[in-house]
Amino acid sequence: MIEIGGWRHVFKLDPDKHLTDDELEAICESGTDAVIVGGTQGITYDNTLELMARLRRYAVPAVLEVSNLQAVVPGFDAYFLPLVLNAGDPDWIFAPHVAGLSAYGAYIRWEEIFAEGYIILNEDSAAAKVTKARPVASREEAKAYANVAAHVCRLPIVYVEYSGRYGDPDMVRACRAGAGEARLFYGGGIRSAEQAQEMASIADTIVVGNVIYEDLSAALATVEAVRRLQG
Ligand code: 1GP
Repeated sequence: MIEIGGWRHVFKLDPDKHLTDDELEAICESGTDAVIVGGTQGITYDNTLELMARLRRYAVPAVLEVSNLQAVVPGFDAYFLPLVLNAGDPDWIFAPHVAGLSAYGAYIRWEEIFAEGYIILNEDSAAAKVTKARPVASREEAKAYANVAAHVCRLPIVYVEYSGRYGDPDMVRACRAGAGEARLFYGGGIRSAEQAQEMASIADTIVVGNVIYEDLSAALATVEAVRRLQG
């Protein structure tokens, strides 16, 4: 069974974007704690399967973050199921989960499933638009959302999502204060070692995504930066 409790750094790979074999090897052998496969748009069964098969050459744990029921591919080490806590469209809270479990419930090994309480804080992100995310106006409100995730729903992961934009550390601190025993993931706009260290000093786990496709060496430097913080 996969153990997420020690993860400090993960890369998030988008199956709709291309990496050469050398680039993928650099990511997988970087010392990151895991690779999450996920994205909001252009995710298909075929591109998810292809990326999973390429990832299986490496020892790094590979997780599928399920965002599209047509792209649930077996063979990952674990499956993350996002619940968008501030979704303005309530269909994004439980409706896809019920549909997915109706279709795939018989195949599920529950020990491989981790629910993530997403708090989407970048209102311009694709995920915010798709889910019609409600704005989170204050630190108090951010903390309350984290409380809902950790104490009301008892989710193992609270995920502060700024996808595409570097976040406000005070909002992340507020979520940390509300997240109790849940693991706090932070993702969004990390493009440098300094940003990786800043968010890794607040959150338990940082997620590095887009920069992989724009500046691979900057992406790889975030792994070492988080390790230095621990050291
Ligand atoms: C996206 O939180 C991740 O879901 C990472 O965000 O792509 O902006 O790094 P970036």
